[in-house]
Amino acid sequence: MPKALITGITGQDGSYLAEFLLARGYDVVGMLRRSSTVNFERIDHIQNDITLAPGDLIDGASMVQVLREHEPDEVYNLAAQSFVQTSFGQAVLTGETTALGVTRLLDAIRMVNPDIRFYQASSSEMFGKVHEVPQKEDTPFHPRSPYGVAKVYGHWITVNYRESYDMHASSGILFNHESPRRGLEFVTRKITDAAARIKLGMQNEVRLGNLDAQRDWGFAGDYVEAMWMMLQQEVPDDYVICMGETHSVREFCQLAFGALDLDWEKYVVIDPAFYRPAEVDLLIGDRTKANEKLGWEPKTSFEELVRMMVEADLKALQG
Ligand code: NAP
Ligand code: G4F
Repeated sequence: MPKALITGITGQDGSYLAEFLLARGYDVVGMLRRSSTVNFERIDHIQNDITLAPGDLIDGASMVQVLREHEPDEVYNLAAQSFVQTSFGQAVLTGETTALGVTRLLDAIRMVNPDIRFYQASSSEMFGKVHEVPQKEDTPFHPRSPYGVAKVYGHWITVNYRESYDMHASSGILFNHESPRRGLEFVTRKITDAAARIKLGMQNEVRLGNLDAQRDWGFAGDYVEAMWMMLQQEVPDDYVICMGETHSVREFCQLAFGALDLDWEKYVVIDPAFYRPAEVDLLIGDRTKANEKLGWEPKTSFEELVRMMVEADLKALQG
């Protein structure tokens, strides 16, 4: 039975990837950082099928310990301070986890077993102020946030360890992917949750920032398959994973509120508190390489994704 270690197992992607690997017969170990309250909302339903191991990206020795004890064949590094807005206020912390954390984990792998296959969660946020449209693997990076800068570091240190030490280390440059398990601070889930609350009379408005921002949004459940596919290749490499279409935040509002027969313009209030010091205006990816080399294709359309999220929020709130 192959064994996989997932960092960030309590996050959106960690939970979907764990389900995906369990279904393929993997023994799944999830690295968990210490917190004063239990944070298993997304993995409650699979808790008995996985093993949890204490560790933190800030602490290299803890990861050496996890690797020694559990001896995984594959490591998926999904842990990060992943919220762009927070990275402006906590730039150093973001660098410690999202950037240097990758090096600590790669070093731990080198020390314990350099044959372990490694996946790094790179991000379309690295393209930032985009140098070409659509963005592909060789599009230059121009990050626009401390988070984006940290992800560029994590990306290049992965490439560097692959080239320096012949490690099977791959990066997935994933464009925004969402789901009913998305954190409530991200714009899509903030909108679908608010729309459901407004429909049920629990809330009167939702305050948002830049409605003109455009993102290439897909379904997280589809994207975790691409992570696994990358580690099954004979040769490690980097791949853009995306839908190849872009939509504005405004359009997301229209669809989400529309799914509940609500006019979004009556409820959305612009609040400059949600503007960012520097913005990523437009993201749209080109997944040709992933399609040709991995055979990966998304299964869920943007419209299906929005509806899925709205319906899940409505159902959860109705109890
Ligand atoms: P998420 O829901 O925010 O999950 C982040 C995970 O990282 C959580 O499990 C969190 O643990 C863990 N974590 C944070 N700091 C840690 C630390 N110091 N040590 C150990 N674990 C730590 O993020 P996601 O949406 O699933 O994204 C997964 C990865 O893909 C992230 O690296 C993200 O930056 C990257 N990414 C995401 C997208 C996207 O659209 N979702 C796109 C491109 C790249 P707690 O539960 O304890 O907070
Ligand atoms: O949902 P967001 O916070 O996601 P963002 O910044 O694109 O980052 C996400 O995707 C990245 C991949 O490109 C990941 F690497 C990263 O970890 C994360 O998962 O914001 C999307 C857009 C932004 O342009 C933002 O300015 O929505 C705009 N926006 C407008 N009003 C808002 C709001 N974003 C948030 N979070 N909250 C608002 O009220």
